[in-house]
Amino acid sequence: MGSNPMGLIVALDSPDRGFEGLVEDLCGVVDGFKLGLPLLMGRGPGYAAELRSRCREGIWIADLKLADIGHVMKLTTSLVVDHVDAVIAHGFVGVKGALGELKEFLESRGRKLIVVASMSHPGAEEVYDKALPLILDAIEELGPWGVVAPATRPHVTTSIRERLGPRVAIVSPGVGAQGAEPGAALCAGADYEIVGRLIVSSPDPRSAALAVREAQRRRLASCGRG
Ligand code: FNU
Repeated sequence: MGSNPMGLIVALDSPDRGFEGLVEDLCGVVDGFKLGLPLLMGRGPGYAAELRSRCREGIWIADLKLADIGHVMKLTTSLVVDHVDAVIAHGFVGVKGALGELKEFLESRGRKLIVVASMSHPGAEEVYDKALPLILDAIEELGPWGVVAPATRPHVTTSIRERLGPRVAIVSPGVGAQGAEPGAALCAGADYEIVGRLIVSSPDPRSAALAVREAQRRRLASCGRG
């Protein structure tokens, strides 16, 4: 990866808002959309297809945060697998009987697996970061397309990039509402930053997305990755 150091993916989470217009406005401006559980549960998995029909470009991710046995993760995933390119699962469930089965299922359908290596909220330091070496062992064995690493703790993202090497895609949430500045995670080694409320809650999401892109560009130029 690393071929797209300016990656920007927009997180759509709110269940009580129609995102059709926003997706049309942002189509071609951003690199993809991530659909959260509140949205998919509130509107139904078919809403992913409805939104995607508004923008055929970019990567579409279902953020299911799966953490179950492989059999059940596959059942859950089967509800959206036709409508998205990638699915997010937690890393702590391990490979055998869990992530290994999920990856095989996704790949058989031409889809990608993204595994959470660590999270962006403060509590991730209590458990996730402490378990990180073990989770990275599992991720190395598994070889998923991508991993989630926190924009809020760039040193963690850098250590994940160093450990996993250049081939895995790193997607990094926590920009804006959770405090990280646009571009910081890209400088730390991420390929895509995930931005939700900073763009989605703006009165003018398209201008907000363009402003994030410009801020990413400036930050990348200052860290020498631009
Ligand atoms: P915003 N997200 C996150 N932290 O925030 N998938 C993680 O560690 C993680 C995530 C998602 O704060 C979160 O579910 F693994 O409004 C939400 O959809 O910018 C988005 O990233 C952040 O939204």
